[in-house]
Amino acid sequence: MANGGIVAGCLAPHPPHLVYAENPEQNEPSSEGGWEQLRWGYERLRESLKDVDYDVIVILSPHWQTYVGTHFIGVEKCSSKSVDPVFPNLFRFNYDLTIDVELAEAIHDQAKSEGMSVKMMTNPDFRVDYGTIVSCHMVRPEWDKPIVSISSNRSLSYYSVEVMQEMMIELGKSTAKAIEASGKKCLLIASNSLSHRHFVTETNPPEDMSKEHITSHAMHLWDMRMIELMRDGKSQQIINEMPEFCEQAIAETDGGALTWLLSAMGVPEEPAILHGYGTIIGTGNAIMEWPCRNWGA
Ligand code: 2X7
Ligand code: FE2
Repeated sequence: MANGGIVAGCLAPHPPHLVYAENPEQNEPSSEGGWEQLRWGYERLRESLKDVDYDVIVILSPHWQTYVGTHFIGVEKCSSKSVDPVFPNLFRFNYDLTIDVELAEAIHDQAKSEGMSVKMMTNPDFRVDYGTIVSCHMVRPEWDKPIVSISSNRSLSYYSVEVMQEMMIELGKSTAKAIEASGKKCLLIASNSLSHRHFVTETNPPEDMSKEHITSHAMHLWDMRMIELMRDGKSQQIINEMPEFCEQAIAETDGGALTWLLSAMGVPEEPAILHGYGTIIGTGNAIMEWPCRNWGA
């Protein structure tokens, strides 16, 4: 890869239950496991990436929500405790991570030159959101790569999913251009679940898998439809159907991460690999990989 490029794009969901179930030393609560289907899926993704050479992880998370433009972390070292506001019983994670500020600025500058509203986040006390932390941990638990952390600009709150999509398509194009110019090899992550209707009570213990299932047949059908489209390389159709998916499945793709990812990869017609699917408190989660490194120039 003479110029920079995307070695792979991943759909990597972030329910904190996954980290809780893994019992890494950074997380305070302990569990008896659970959600193995998804955790084995992450194992397969890690195996697929284990010999892939890359410099940096670029991630967009729906849990860093910004309302005026897209923001990028611009602080090189971030370390603190991340606590999930809804599941503090499952996720109190001590993180210590490095940001590739140079690449973050390059994507920011490129997007700005295309007329987008963007901002570098330079507050040294900023708390990194749990979506970013969970997806990065499950993809690369060694924490030995710098990351670029991109916020979810909630333009759908002011406008509509359609406007959000247009903006994420532009952001994806800017991301790809900046990566190419940087000379860096990047792993891209869209951090989100698919269908996102969840139960409102927790089981005891939370990892009791006899209670885990999708919330409704309709949510299951939507998840399977989206997975089949990804496996068939029908990225444009996914983008076309995104407004209905977001509305009918309350999908977490409403944060723009999947649209951004598909756009950055050039709306690929190549098939994605399904590494795993499973539900978490009733939400649908797929672990997918687009192995761009194998597609040739
Ligand atoms: O953030 C999440 C999620 N997306 C899905 C399920 C459970 C918890 O957190
Ligand atoms: Fe989430």
